[in-house]
Amino acid sequence: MSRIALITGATSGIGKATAEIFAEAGIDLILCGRRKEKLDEVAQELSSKVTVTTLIFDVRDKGAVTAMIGSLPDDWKNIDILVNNAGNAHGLGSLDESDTDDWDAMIDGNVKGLLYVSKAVIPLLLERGKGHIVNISSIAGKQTYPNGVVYCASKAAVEVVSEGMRLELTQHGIKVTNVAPGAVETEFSLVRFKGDETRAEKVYQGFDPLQAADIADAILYAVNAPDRVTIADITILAGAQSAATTIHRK
Ligand code: NDP
Ligand code: 8X3
Repeated sequence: MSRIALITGATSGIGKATAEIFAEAGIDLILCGRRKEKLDEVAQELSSKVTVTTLIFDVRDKGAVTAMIGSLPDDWKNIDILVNNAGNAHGLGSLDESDTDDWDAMIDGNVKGLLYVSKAVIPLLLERGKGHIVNISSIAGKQTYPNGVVYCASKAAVEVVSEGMRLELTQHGIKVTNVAPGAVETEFSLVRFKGDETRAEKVYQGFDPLQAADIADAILYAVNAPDRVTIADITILAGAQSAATTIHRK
């Protein structure tokens, strides 16, 4: 019987790549995001391989998260895998100079949004006595860097939530994997720099950055591990990266 995965942030980057590799593996998909057109494109592309449905919501909107996940037909509620991927950095600046609206977007999206989605899905996993939650953290959740403090704090919170989920859920047959990527070339920097393409491109210049598919590979590995194995934590850096902000550029 095929498994069902709910992936947040499936319109681009790591979430989209995860949807693609899951589809190759025959995993049916509930794809979530805010940009309907992009989500429909991904769903259309993958529906020749597996059964796909989409949910449009902003993870920051508690009511919408609960209502949309609650609206899934019963068959779709048999979720096996939740990938909490939706999130972004907004801005890069010191605490005294950065914009508090950006702080809200990061704390509300990366932390509270992940929690809202988890609260809607965990009861469904508990009911079935099995499941797997994959939380996308970041190297920024393990190593703080200047000008990214609130983003780092939001990802440090994800690390704690992953640990806490594992403590609460392992006894119920639910595995929890925390994935902490380094520099991945996605829309991430474009969002961080508010559409400034030149600035975003510079982030990935002079070295070979991680691709979203590299992270998706690791996620598939974790969810395919046998029952006796829990992949608790995966940190993946680019080949030329030795720490969050130490990248050896040519
Ligand atoms: P992208 O910008 O390419 O993708 C972000 C995804 O999250 C999009 O699908 C976006 O969809 C969704 N999203 C963002 N905010 C919300 C929201 N409030 N509600 C619903 N969906 C939202 O970046 P990445 O693929 O790189 O990012 C995915 C995850 O990986 C993030 O959690 C990020 O922090 C993390 N990460 C990224 C790294 C990198 O270097 N790229 C490194 C380490 C971690 P839409 O806009 O359609 O809603
Ligand atoms: C994204 C990677 O190092 O830019 O989480 O914060 S980093």
